[in-house]
Amino acid sequence: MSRVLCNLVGGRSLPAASDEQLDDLDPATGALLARIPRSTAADVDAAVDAATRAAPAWAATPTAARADLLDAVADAIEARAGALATLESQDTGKPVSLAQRVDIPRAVANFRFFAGAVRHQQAGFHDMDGKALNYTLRRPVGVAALITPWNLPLYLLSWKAAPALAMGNAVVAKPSELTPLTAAALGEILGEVGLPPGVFNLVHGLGPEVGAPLCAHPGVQAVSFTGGTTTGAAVAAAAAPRFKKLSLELGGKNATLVFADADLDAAVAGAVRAGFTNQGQVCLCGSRILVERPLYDAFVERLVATVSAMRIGPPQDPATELGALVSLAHRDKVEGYVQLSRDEGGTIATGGRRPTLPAPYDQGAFFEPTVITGLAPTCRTSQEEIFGPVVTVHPFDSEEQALQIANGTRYGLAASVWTRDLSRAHRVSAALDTGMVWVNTWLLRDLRVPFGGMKDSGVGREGGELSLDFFSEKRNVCVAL
Ligand code: TXE
Repeated sequence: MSRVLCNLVGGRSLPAASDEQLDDLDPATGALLARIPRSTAADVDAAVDAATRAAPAWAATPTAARADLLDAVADAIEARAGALATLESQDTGKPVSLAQRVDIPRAVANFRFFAGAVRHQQAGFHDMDGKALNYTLRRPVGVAALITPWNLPLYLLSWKAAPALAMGNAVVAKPSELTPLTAAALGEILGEVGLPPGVFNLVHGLGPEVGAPLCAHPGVQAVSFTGGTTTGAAVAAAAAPRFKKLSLELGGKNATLVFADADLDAAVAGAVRAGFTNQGQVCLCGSRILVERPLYDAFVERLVATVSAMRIGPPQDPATELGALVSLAHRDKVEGYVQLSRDEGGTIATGGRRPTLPAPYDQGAFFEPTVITGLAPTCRTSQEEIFGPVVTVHPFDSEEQALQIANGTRYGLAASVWTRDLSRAHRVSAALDTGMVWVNTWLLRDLRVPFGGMKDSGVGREGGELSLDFFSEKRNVCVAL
């Protein structure tokens, strides 16, 4: 039986002011999972009011107490990890094994990490040769809007909520309408561990009806958004007139660069993980694989063999490697790109179709993992973010050409480089126009390091001190001696 979710406003569970609801569907079967409030600006106003009222007392709470509370959240998520992984898998279509291995442990890690980070934060200090002393205070921003997408729902919400709360801000979160379940569970957990009412508020609903008024709201001082690039531009425009602090983590068309001296087994395994993790629905996914010509044929043969053997099926089956995409509409979009690639002269080396699955999965948003060769790096399929289980493979003849192809997109989020040549690894990493580069690995995350992209992949960086900075105003105090 499906459940009915509420907004969380000032510690109270409330329906939308409009009393309208939206359906939350299981993308693997089409079954109704939940009904969520179809909120509007009135609900946003109520949530921002509640956050504004709660913010001063939370900001005045000792840092150690805030950190202890974040640790308690981590413990509570860990204690119900199995149930949360099931919810995340149902809501997104991702394999439950992936949610158990990645999404939920990472949510736990986010809360633990920022509890530690805020305990150990250091103040800036500058001595002016005996004339004056400068020191820097960090103060909470006030009310932060956290807008998150559907691909990694709890993972990304916790990545924003943990530093925002750690720094003493009150929060209004707006999860994706496609995947609201774990955000609702997080709201419950935060109440259970004793977060004061109003410090964390949750408003469910559609982007234009909730996200847009939230970004524009005069009571919101910071907006942290992860989602598509087009939406990011609307968020930036809404936040700009009031000069809000803004963090945008947007799309990518990331390159995996494989040089001829790479360890072939490791490079193929890495390229498959980068291409198809979470059905290719990770902003960091390596959807363009560039291979140095002498290795190209052997690489493609191995890649196609590995990808065509991937198991696609029911998300709750522990053997499943690829589950459903997030929605039928998104599956259709991905399928449209595969058709476009045919029109653009590409060859579907494997995949390219909807798989045949038994009921009820025949109603689900499944799509085979797909490898496309023979496309120009400049065509639309090779340039636009598909955000699904689809990779294109391109040969290159020199380091210079590899860089030219890798950098030749509007995006600049991440890249991975596969080579045994240490000098080349450093040289290429320095020349890539991306916020992140992995060498001989992919998505190995240290939560202290800068995370984010350049060009159309976003503005600002998250992670460690950078997140603490984003969720605070720095004030320099200069004391004359
Ligand atoms: O995401 P949206 P969509 C990419 C991917 C995907 C495309 C569109 O290519 O195909 O974006 O996905 C809220 N003001 N990524 O449309 O719209 C929305 O409700 C404020 C990459 O599903 O960006 C949701 O909570 N908020 C990405 C959040 O924005 C608005 C992850 C993200 O949704 C809004 C997801 C508005 N006007 C998709 N309109 C990544 N970087 O990982 C919508 N929203």
